[in-house]
Amino acid sequence: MPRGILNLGILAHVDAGKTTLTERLLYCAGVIDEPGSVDAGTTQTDSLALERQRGITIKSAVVSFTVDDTTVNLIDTPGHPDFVAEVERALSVLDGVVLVVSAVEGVQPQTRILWRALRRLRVPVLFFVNKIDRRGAGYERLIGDIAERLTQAIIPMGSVIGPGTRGAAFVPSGDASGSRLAEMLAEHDDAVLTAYLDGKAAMPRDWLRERLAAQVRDTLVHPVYFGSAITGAGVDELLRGLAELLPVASGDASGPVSGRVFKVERRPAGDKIAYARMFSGTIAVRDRVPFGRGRGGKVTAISVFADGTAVRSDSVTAGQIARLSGLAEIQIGDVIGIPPDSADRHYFAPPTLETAIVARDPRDKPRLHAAITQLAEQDPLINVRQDDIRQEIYVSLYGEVQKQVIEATLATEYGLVTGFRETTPICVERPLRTGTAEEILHAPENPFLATLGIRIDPAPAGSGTAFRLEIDHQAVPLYIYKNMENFGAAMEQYVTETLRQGLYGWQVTDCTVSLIRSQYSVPDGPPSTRGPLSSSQDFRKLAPLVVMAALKRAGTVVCEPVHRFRLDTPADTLNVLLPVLAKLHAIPEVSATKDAWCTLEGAIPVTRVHELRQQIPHLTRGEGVMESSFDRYEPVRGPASTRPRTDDNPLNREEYLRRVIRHVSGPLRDDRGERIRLP
Ligand SMILES: Nc1nc2c(ncn2[C@@H]2O[C@H](COP(=O)(O)OP(=O)(O)OP(=O)(O)O)[C@@H](O)[C@H]2O)c(=O)[nH]1
Ligand SMILES: [Mg+2]
Repeated sequence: MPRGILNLGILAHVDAGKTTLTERLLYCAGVIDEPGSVDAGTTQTDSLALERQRGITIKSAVVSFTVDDTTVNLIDTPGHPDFVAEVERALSVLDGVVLVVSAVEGVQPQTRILWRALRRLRVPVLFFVNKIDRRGAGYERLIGDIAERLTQAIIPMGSVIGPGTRGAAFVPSGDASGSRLAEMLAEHDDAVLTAYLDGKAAMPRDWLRERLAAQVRDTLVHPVYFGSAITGAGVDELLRGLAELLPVASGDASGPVSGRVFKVERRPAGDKIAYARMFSGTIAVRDRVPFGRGRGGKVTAISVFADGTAVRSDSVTAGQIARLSGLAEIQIGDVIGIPPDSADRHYFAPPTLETAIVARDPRDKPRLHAAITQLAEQDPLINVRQDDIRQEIYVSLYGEVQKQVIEATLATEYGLVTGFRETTPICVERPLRTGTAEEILHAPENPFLATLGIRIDPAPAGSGTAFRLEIDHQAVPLYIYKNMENFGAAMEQYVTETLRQGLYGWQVTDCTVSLIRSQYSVPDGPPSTRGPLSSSQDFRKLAPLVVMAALKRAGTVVCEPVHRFRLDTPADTLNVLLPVLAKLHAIPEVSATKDAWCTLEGAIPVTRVHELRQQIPHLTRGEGVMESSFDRYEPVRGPASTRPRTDDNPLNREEYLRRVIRHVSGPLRDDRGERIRLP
């Protein structure tokens, strides 16, 4: 009887060796006869042509193997920050994670970003320090690096002999270090503490391993393994560690259906395959399942992961990962059935760049639109935006590599030759000061049967938007909204929709919006509010006017995304480097020099990152190493700070009132069905 299923993620900074380790695990578990190679393009999980050409992982991929009596579904994720959306979706379906760190490079920026997400998610993590065979590999240094930059709560599971040599080996801690393990576990475990104080004889190895597994499960400690995915050193120990120390999936097979789609593939024939993890319940072939919001479909075929491959099955049940066919309308991220406990949250910053994508042959435009919409189904963060005035399609991007991948995918899978316009940052707008506005019921210039007063207050950078009701229930038309909560939710929705495009067309953020006044009219009310009965449409249509008027009084500043960079370079390259940094608006804030090497740290606008990265090799004789990741939004300086996002100019008040129609639902649209934007 199998112990259970472990849905395992392999995460790391780009090039740390995730895919190579995946091959080695498959090999050690007996699934493949020879480990494939990333460099030769022969691995199981880098199966896309583009992945094989470039030697990097672009999409998450699932493989499976069995160790002892545990079935492990392994998700190999991309490490390049341009594809972090793939990692985010995988995170919502995992029971445990192996976080890979290179023994040469140590903890890298993406490692820290991933670690922060894993902590918030509270998922059990084992570390694997890879590449101990490579020149420059460390052991003690790596333990120090993880402890200092990630967490102190680590337990090295052994030591390394001959690091930096082809013969480097991992030596698991024998019983001699059992007392050290016990000492560390005793901190959170009274049973271990008592046994420890009673003397070692009271602590059999298996019992201690169980106590360790319990603390790993509770994310109190994180075992650290060392090895090499290329030579295989330490991988058997890691394999055993996975099975022994990470928790298996739990879930009730006869409970209500609950699953999540973390990957969607489109086959050449055009049909979709959804990869879903089940948290509860069972789905059988020919079952109709609800997913997303109000969509649904009939499952025509199921395969589940077992013994190395996906095998046809009549059903999929709690804990398993399956490939589901037949669900034409399914999208990545969809919940199947009822939402699982794992929250649908964002752990990483959203894309910060966008670019217009154009078909070389203008006649291909409709095809391009269809193709890019299909790609967005697999990757919603592409966030397709159609600019009606400029007649262009915009996509959101994390970076240049993702852009090249989109271009290549359109060429190979859709036969479309495309190009891009200049990549521009996706900015946000922050209110500058408090702004208040109101429209009063029965006032001659207010055509709607409602009073609304709105105040917008700036909030700290990075805090997002919050909505507050500062009115009492007498001000709320309860015959429409039933209670204060519904009214508040409706108003918050109108406010949120309006703030999607601020004074310059960008998302407004970092503010608190308060509803400070509200009134409605009733036929038998007091003279001040007597009149035809107000409807929800009066509130809906009035809200954007008042919000935008308040925002205008508040004023906004356009803020652009800024990366934090770290650059290690020979000190004698600084004289050529610094002028280039200045030209690219990269401002070093910290610098340190040690043994003829210099480390610069500072901020750089996201639009300049790619250019700087490309110049680093020739400016530093190929020796400089640059790392960067999204840090914050900063006010744009110069004329760009007031340049609107598009030519799609917002409407003024009169235009809005003229064009808004009486019965609307969904986003505000004018008589011609176009989305309405207010100044
Ligand atoms: N010497 C040595 N090289 C390794 C080891 N593991 C991986 N490599 C090499 O490191 C490079 C990157 O390996 P990958 O397995 O593609 O790394 P990855 O983490 O999957 O990379 P992405 O998926 O693109 O983030 C390849 O050239 C591998 O051959 C190792 O243990 N030792
Ligand atoms: Mg990879």
